[in-house]
Amino acid sequence: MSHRNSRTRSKRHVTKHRDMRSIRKVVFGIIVVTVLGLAVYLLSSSLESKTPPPAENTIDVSASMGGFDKDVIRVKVGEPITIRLTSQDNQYHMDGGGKHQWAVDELDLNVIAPPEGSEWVTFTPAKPGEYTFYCDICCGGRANPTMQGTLIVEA
Ligand SMILES: [Cu+2]
Repeated sequence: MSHRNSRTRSKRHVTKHRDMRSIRKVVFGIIVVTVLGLAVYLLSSSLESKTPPPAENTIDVSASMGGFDKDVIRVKVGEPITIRLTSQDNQYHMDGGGKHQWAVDELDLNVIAPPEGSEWVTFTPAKPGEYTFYCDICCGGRANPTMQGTLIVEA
């Protein structure tokens, strides 16, 4: 009788121990997932902050819900130029989530700045002309006169 009792007890003990092991596995799994998630997050955010473009021949364009800070941008044929677009709006903006765009269809240029961040494109204009740049993300899109301007490529 007493022998049976002790067996039951030890069996129960083993079961408890197993429970602890499976809890540990779950906790370990949660930690692994958390650490991996954090690593992926840090990696992707470090990829986002690329090295800044060369200071030389960079034109800064700022965009907010009020429009671009420049109506006219002048560049020269054959000279490499970087357009750096910065969004002044934060991610909580209902309209476009704080993103803005700087696009010129004819030159196949399309830059989208993240909320309160910058994105840029470097290109070399091949021929003189006047082109419309625009943002099609916010404020009624490219139909909005404040969300467009003229890129002038001078000879
Ligand atoms: Cu915009």
